[in-house]
Amino acid sequence: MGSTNKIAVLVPDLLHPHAVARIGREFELVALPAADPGLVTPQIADKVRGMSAMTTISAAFIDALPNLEIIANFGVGYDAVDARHAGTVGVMVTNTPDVLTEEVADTAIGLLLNTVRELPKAEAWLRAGRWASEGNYPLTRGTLRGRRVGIFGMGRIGLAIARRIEAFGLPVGYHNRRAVEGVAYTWYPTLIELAGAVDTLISVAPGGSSTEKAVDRKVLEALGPNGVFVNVGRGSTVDEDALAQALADGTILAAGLDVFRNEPEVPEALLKSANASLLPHVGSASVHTRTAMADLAVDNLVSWFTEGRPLTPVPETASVNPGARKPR
Ligand code: NAP
Ligand code: 8YV
Repeated sequence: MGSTNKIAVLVPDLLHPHAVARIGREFELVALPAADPGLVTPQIADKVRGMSAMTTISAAFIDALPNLEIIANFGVGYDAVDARHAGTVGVMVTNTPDVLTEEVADTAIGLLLNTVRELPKAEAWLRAGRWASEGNYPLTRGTLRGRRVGIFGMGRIGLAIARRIEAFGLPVGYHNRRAVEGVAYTWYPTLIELAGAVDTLISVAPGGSSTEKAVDRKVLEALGPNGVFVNVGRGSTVDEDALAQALADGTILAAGLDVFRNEPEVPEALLKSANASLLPHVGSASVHTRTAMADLAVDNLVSWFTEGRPLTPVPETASVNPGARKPR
């Protein structure tokens, strides 16, 4: 890729090795240990035109790079990138939609089954020798049978989860800010109305101010004592103290969580919770899908610098064009 290998692309902090290797082959790779404006030397500020990252990218970091044109986020969720600010100063932001949709939907179903049927605990029972010494694992209070499922965030992944839930023979409702055209599932205009209508809430909503602590005590109470809450969206959408309390006092039956507010830290109360199934943010974490995400992140950089347009821009920067950069 002769036309791009003199373009400097910054990788702050860790990034998928396949993305780093491709950036190294197709661009001039500039690495920094963190996305910290204090680490940006005058030479880096002068030459960097592109970036790919899976860490927090603040307005201050964007402003420290006056020739930056594009941030290729590794992940479909881009709540860690100040995309609104990027759009304001003419910096394109891209994400990695679609290539991870089915993987994350599979994970959501696995987590739902683990939560309701206690499969990890049953395996731990076997591995600890308790099947032989104490007998069968106790019957689970939870079952998928007879459940009504609500999806918070009926977007690409929400729809893929809904299709899987339909195959289980369970009814599906959802809450988004707007009803999705052409979708037959029942739309609820508020999250609390959805929670009141179902007993199983699967959240795949993005992070950010509009969803901050949306799943709170009232939503969990509306879900009820047979309620199951599964989160594969973002931890910031949940009041984690209220969730831990609801699990402890029987307000809901169980929870399955792949995402947390302050990753990789997990609140002690959730770690101690016997009726929570916890995963370390592995929704998209297969070799296949992470490689596809890495390729899409780098393909966005290549397309921007060779064709003048990104493949998968985020809405906040959809109208940003090459040459639009306004240094602050
Ligand atoms: P998407 O297609 O953009 O879907 C997001 C949905 O959420 C949209 O339908 C949107 O509808 C709805 N929404 C957004 N803000 C809302 C609000 N304030 N209230 C109610 N609904 C709201 O995105 P996607 O590709 O499905 O990904 C969704 C999220 O999954 C990502 O943003 C990321 O946080 C998470 N994720 C997690 C993992 C993991 O490893 N666990 C992996 C991939 C993605 P409206 O705009 O109509 O409200
Ligand atoms: C990634 C995700 O693992 O795409 C997302 O929004 O949450 C996951 O697929 C994460 O973004 C990269 O750390």
